[in-house]
Amino acid sequence: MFCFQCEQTAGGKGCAKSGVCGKQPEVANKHDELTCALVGLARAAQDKDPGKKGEELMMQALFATVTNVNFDGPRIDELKSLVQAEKEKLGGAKDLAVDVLWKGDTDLVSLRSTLLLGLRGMAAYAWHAYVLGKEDDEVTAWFFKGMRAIGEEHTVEEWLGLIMEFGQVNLKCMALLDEANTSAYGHPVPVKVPTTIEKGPFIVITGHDLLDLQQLLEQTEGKGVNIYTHSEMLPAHGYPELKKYPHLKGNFGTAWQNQQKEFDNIPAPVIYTTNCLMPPRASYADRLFTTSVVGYPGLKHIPENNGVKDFTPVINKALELGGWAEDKKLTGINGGSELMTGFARNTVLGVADTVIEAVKAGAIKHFFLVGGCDGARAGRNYYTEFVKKTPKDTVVLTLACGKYRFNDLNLGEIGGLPRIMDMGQCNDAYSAIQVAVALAGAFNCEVNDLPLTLVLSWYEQKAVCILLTLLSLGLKNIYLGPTLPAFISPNVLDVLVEKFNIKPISTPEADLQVILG
Ligand code: FS2
Ligand code: SF4
Repeated sequence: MFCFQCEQTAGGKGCAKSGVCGKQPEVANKHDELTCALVGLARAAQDKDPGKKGEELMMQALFATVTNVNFDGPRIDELKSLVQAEKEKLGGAKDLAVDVLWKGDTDLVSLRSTLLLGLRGMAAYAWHAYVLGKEDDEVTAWFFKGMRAIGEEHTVEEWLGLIMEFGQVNLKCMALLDEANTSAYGHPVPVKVPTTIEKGPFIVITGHDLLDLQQLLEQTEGKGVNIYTHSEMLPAHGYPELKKYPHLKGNFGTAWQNQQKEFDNIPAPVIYTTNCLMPPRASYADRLFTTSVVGYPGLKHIPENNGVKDFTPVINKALELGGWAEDKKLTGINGGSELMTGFARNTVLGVADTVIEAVKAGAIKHFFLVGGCDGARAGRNYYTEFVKKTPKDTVVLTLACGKYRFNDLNLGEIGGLPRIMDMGQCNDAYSAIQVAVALAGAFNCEVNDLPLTLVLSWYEQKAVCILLTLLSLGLKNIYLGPTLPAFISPNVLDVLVEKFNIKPISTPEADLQVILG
């Protein structure tokens, strides 16, 4: 096996014996075979309509290979057979040879991998939009164009061109998902989410899929079972059409990498709708359920039938386990008992006048977007310390699961607005981009000239596609950590530094000093 797609890759270079994430060599090899089969499908679909099934498989299969999504060999084999069948229907084509996927000139492998990993991340977003009935022809077609490119030889300049084009397409994909989520569930509004678990039966739901949460809320109505979000599902509380359910009670636990400790001993089942799934301990594996493309050997899977998932087995498990006998007071990482979310673009732009006035009056000196994924590396304390050290006349926007390091902190307010504002899931980077563009418009300047600094943490491939979008928009001076991707070769890094002035994070004090002068 070889895999270097995520931040926790072995030795900062690549997993070659088995995955730090728990991915076994046989499964890693199957992920590669599936990827190469998708190149075959893309080739077969050249100048043809791939058909609904072909398009769905392209998204599902790319999504299945994202970090911490599917560890189930037979499910990957099944996806591959379905891909082969669609390819044959289109007249067939040769798959990419598996042994060349990660091999060749270092810089070319780096660039090809960057595009492939970006495509994997975008597939997750496209799939969430698709299940809510939203598709964009350009985005869908680009999966095929991109996967054909993965099977071709290109020069450095051509790869860079493809990667920048991809970044723009991913912006469209994030806009599509924003449209899918807000048209189905309304625009998020600010809410305070409790961390206490009320007594009685409950279900924890994690991942990014809002449709799964909606179906679970409908199916648990009036059954005496409460629902708690976990990790990237937290922003769901802000959506009017989801928050209206009184049994959507609060949030359980913190970021994904703490799940093995947090899920042990809870008297309730957990549903995984997407990444990030860690190999479960035997003590709680019988309480875990997966949906969609998520899979792990031995875990129960809730299949989809005509767009509906029947969560009866999960509900029965919740009733059987019964929950806690008394309310259980839990807190965030810093001891806070409330998490705020719901500051997506509509809310923030709704108070744009206040924000602009506050900047003009000098009450707000700087904005930080401290966003991205969390992970286990000790160096990620940087983000907690960074946020704690931001001066009182600055605002911290955040999104994705990295926020659990500081989202229970009360940093006070500026002009009636909290100093930390959670914009949502990783895909809600779209909201952040919209806010930045609107501010630039109001101040009649370029986004790069705003008093705004992006301080990003990456872990998996959705962060990769978002980063490529930010670069394709010409955003400069992004701080990136906790380490730089292993798939970025030294020469490619030189290009990124030269073109975009990407900076690896150093220490919170030193970086804040440079940023604030
Ligand atoms: Fe976090 Fe994991 Fe959102 Fe990533 S819960 S690292 O999937 O996409 O952010
Ligand atoms: Fe290693 Fe990350 Fe790949 Fe897992 S996803 S095998 S940890 S590089």
